[in-house]
Amino acid sequence: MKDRIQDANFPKTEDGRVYHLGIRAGEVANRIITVGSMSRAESIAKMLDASPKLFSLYSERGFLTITGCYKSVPVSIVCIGMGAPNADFFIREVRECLRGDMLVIRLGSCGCLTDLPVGSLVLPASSVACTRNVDFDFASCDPWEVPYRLSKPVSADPDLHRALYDALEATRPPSLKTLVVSNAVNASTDSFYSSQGRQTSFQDHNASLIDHLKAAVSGLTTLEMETFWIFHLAASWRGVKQSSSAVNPPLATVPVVPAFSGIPNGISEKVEVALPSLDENTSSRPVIRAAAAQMVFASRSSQAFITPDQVNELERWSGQGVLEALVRFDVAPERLHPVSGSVWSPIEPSKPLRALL
Ligand code: R1P
Repeated sequence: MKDRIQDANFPKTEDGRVYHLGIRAGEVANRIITVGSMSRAESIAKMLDASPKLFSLYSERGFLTITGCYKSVPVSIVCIGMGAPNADFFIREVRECLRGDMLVIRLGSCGCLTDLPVGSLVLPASSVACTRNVDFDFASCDPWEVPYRLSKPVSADPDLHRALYDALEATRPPSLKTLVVSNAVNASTDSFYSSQGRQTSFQDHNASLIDHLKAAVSGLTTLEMETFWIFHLAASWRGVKQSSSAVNPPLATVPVVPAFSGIPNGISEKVEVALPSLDENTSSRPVIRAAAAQMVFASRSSQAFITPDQVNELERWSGQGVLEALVRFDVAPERLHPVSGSVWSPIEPSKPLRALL
């Protein structure tokens, strides 16, 4: 850590940079494509307009934010690495840097549980979380606990989900026969191995996990590690105006049952939490909309794995399709982050006027 941090609650540098992504207001756009790998982020960045010059920031904690324009509309590409904690850093820290609506489409790889061929594209309409139950005694066998837990589903934003499907079909190269499935359910897991049913040298008690998941979740098609948490945070954000969070929020006593806490239904702990006040007019509140496109890299039934050439072809098309969906999605100008002072502003404040003529 090189910079002086100002606030232990939401740590930021003196010049307003969030602690893990390293960005500040004006460096991330309202329309965002998020990916897991640097190379995917960099190849999508090549599709952005030549002007304005791309803003690019690798954070000390391994996040990459690239901001520019696609067809003259500001967009960001944010590479978050893997897993729920990084998805959480991403949504919360970007939200902190942004005014107005936040549109997020995750473009990631996944394993497939059905007989869809590798190279297919799945747009999950909803997602569940499947997590390792750390209260289960994995070293022996615990008669009182289950080794894995399954959450309720959370949905993609229906409008962004539909826009994504339409944009992908509209940009599909004529020769590409890729299947696009848009009514699927995804499961996001907290391990690539144990909670995805893989057999390793660890005693994970997961030999029948996949069968159990398929029986428990109708339409379950894909497994990956981030979508649920992105959908969940997007759906649970309450649209607080950024300025209002500073104004003494009222305290309320609400029952809190942490997910997967082991607290039986009906029993809850009472804790004091701050609930920020909300506008009467809900339509004026900013929103987070989230959707996802998942490239089937592996088939868990046939054990097939996608080839590098297929990856390139699929990433090129789906990357373009996601960008098209983001920029075609209508957002009212008053629901966008201000252009002035942003990295997508056509006028760089530090440039002398004559340099612009
Ligand atoms: C595991 O190999 C990683 O690949 C998938 C999983 O969700 C996990 O992050 O997504 P990405 O290709 O987007 O990283």
